[in-house]
Amino acid sequence: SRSGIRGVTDTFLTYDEINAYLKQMESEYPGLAAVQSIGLTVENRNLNLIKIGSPSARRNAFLDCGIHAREWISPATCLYMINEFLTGYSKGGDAKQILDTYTLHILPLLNPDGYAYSHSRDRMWRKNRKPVGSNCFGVDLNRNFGYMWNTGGSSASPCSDTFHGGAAMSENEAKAMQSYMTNKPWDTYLTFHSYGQWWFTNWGYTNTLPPGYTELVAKAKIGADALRSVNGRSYTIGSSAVLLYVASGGSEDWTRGALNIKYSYCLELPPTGGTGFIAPISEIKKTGAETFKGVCEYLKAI
Ligand code: ING
Ligand code: ZN
Repeated sequence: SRSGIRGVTDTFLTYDEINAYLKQMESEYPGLAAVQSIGLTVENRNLNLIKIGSPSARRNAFLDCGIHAREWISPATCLYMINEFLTGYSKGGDAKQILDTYTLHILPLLNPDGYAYSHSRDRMWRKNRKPVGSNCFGVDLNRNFGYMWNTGGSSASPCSDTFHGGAAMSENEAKAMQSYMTNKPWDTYLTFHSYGQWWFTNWGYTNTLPPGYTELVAKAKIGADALRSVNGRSYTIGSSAVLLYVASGGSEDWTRGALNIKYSYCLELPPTGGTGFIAPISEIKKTGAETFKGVCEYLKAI
């Protein structure tokens, strides 16, 4: 941890520490990394995205973490992967192979207001922090996206943890993703949650399976098999509606349904139960290493 910055693999960083880390990586790897804000939250925090890839990269992947505040292992895993790709590039191997092929557009903290609140006030906070009336706060960003919005598995009550917001794409965070992602040629979209060890395909809004489901499962299996080879942990693959529950307005339904990104997935990181959202610090390196391997093999396979 140079410059007195706490290491990304050592602890769950604060919002300010995450920004400092991204800036540091940009300055240390000017040919491989660039940071930009793609929008502002209602509490005026930046939605900082880091693009990593070599100039020769021709494919594009979008990865986001931390859409839900309390799922701390998610942003930690995005940061672990950013670190692994950038520090590993000069050594060759997976990092170089991927960054020579893909530009990875990584939004390591999609819900910084909620994340800050989960650090300062309420460890189990899920939503963003928009004032929504009835003395309540927060829209569930993973119910706010504009494909089949408000068609089931979300709530119209502002105080609910799955409140879908006043309209599709009403939230700054969703709008920022929309303006950044629209009209770019994405090869894949991956969104990282916790917990459960699932590798979800579409759809969330319906039990009907998406076109190409068999192939989507085959690609996910390549990723999940590689992931399992690191620590022996298994993921279950299938549609989120079938395996978990119906929920509409999710980001990966929007990337598939509205942006037509065929390879759109949601990963639910460890654990499967036990500590649930409160993953111990020791999980950062363990989850990070296996997820990095799984994502690399998945990206090579699509
Ligand atoms: N799980 C997801 C949620 O938003 C999910 C599950 C995935 C729903 C994809 C819809 C679409 O409820 C967590 N842990 O948040
Ligand atoms: Zn979540």
